[in-house]
Amino acid sequence: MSTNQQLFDRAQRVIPGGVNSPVRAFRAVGGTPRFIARAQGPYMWDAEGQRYIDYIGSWGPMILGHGHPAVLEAVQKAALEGFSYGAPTEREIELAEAIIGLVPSVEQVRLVSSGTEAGMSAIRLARGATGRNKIIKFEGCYHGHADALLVKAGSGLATFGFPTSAGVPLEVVQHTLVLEYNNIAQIEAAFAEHGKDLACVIIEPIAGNMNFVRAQVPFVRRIRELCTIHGALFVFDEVMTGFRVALGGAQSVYAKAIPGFKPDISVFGKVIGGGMPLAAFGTSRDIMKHLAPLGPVYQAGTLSGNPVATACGLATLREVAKPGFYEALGASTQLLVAGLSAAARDAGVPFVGDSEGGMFGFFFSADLPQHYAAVLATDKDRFNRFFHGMLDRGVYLAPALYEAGFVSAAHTAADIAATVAAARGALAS
Ligand code: KE4
Repeated sequence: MSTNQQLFDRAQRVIPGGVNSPVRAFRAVGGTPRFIARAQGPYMWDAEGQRYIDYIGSWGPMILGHGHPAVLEAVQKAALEGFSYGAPTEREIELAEAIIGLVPSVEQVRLVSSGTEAGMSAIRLARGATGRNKIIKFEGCYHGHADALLVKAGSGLATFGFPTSAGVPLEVVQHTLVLEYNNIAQIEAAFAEHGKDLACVIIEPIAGNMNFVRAQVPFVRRIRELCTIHGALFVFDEVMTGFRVALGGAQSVYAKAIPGFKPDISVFGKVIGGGMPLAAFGTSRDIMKHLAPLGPVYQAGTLSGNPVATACGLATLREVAKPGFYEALGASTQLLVAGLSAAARDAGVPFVGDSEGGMFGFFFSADLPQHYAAVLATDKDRFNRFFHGMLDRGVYLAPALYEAGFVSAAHTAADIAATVAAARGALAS
């Protein structure tokens, strides 16, 4: 029995499913999860010493690659000064100032420990600031596992959501309306029917939890218009896209297509923690004044703004803010997608890919899906075979059709070429 399997068997005795987050169990693709022993640059090594070119990057945070020297030094120095104080620190101010300096729509931020916590808090803030309860999310978008967001669509606009998870009471999701991504007619009808009761619309601007699906510009523009008309808040969940697709996040990409575009509330995570538990939500000072200790919307956290995590995040942001970082990262990512497309074309396999900055996705399909149902209609079996073909050839892709991939600044042209060569082998087998 392989060491990975032995570890998996042992893990399953003491941890549900053997993992601390479900996607890691490989249930969507089958097979035995790889237990990672160490990582460096663009590589990870499993418990059997097998090296993988890593396109998970901890699901986004490791944009610099693993073990970047400047980040490592910052974390080691911070750790020697103390792990956690439960009191304010200058470094939290520095990180908040760095985020605000890079994202014009944000005047203040609150630091928390996970994207789930940030998304949950953003929803509570939107409800508290507007005095309204109803929210809109979109099928295929994931905003963390807060109860109000574990919802699937009801039948039509009249019925609100139903829980996607056991343990979530119907009452909790009865204020959540789930619409089809990129469907302008539905968002217009929803606002026509519920506009005065809507606290917010929350969206993944590029849906990395449907692999890689872009919100179309007219769709984003219309949501912005309707939120402004009806007094609802537009929440951009940039946990995955923030500082990943561009220095200013996805909102800076949309601001190029929609002059003056700004969401009302932004949610961040992943890259801003650099691999440590750190996330954030931010908005105008006027909305933030509703948050405790200033206002009646309660939100708190023992490790919020943790001194070691903020050191890691700050060191990471300093590196990504350097001139040319995203141009180089975007070029590497485009080279990867172009190489995979060419390999699929030469193998006669329907394939389509897309990328923005250091985030990419691909489907075994002729067309790029525009919403969740279209993603599910792509060739999942071929995706799973390809996943294992690549894993066997030392390339670690996302172990699920509905997940995005991530390139780091540590991935070289040689790593990309090796990945494409592995794809040619995987597609031929
Ligand atoms: P966390 O609570 O996992 O830090 O963040 C939740 C979250 C919120 N918003 C978006 C857009 C996200 O992508 C996530 C988390 N992403 C998943 C990957 N699809 C994390 C991986 C996992 O669940 O193990």
